[in-house]
Amino acid sequence: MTDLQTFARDIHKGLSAPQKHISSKYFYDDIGSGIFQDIMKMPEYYPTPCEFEILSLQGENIIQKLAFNKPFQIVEFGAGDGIKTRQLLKKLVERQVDFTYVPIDISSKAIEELTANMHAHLPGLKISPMIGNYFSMMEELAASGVPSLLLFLGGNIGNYEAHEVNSLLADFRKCMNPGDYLLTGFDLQKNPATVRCAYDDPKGITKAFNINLLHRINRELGGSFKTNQFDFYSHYNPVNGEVRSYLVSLVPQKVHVRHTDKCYDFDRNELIWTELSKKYTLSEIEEVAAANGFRVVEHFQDCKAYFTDSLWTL
Ligand code: AVJ
Repeated sequence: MTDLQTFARDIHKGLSAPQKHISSKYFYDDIGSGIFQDIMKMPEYYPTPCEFEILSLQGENIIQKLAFNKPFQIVEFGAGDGIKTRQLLKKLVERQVDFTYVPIDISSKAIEELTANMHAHLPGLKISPMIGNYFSMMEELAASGVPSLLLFLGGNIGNYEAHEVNSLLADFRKCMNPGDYLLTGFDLQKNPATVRCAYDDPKGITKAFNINLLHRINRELGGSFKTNQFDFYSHYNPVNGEVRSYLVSLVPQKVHVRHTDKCYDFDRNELIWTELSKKYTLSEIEEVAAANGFRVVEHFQDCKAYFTDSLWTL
């Protein structure tokens, strides 16, 4: 199946379900990745500066925990612009450690920019980028047998429901050998108002990020969404740490998708669920690690304890 066919099938499944939904993985076409760059620059969006701080100030400490005895690779899933990761890589390049950086991202534009940036800032870095979704790359990586540090940063794991977290971690395990490491970014539970503001910004950038899903369906699948007839709603539940985001149909309406020749009816105020962004406690993280056969090496947190990059090993 081509990526377009998979997209068409997933959209059809999601829009014909009793509770309509679109997977947040579809946010990241080239335009959506661009809007996400804008989100990361918003003063309300704390995860980016927090993780930047962790990788800048604690990069040395993270590196010291790695016990590789031959050249290794650092494989980054969902690399994005790589600016945060660069803080960690810089430390290794400065120490003339022998390693290769393997960034993987679904946006070819993001990978091109990242590669150019890395070359400009870290000329000594060995980099072999891959464009595509993580899972098609995993088998290749497993077969290589090169000692690995896997990076899954930015709090992307927050987008996964509990059962999906387990299968994702099982996939990571499959491409790891004993002695390999996984460094995962988890957004931590904190003052609920702080979380709320990060996902419901006053300028409507997060709204544009969500509305782009509808534009994307229009562009790629010949959808007939009138995007001004949808609003955005986001809700944080501090009891379970879940931010859930939605598009809201402002009027009763029908939408046609040419690619699949399907029609979808929306009631007034009907929701399309677009994203889960789960905030964790440290003890939940420990439980998730243990339940999936990982040993926690250390949690590296920013000074406000808003975010953690958690280092695990097999
Ligand atoms: C890229 C998944 C970490 O959940 O915080 C930002 C995406 N969504 N604002 C997050 C996002 C709304 C982001 N992650």
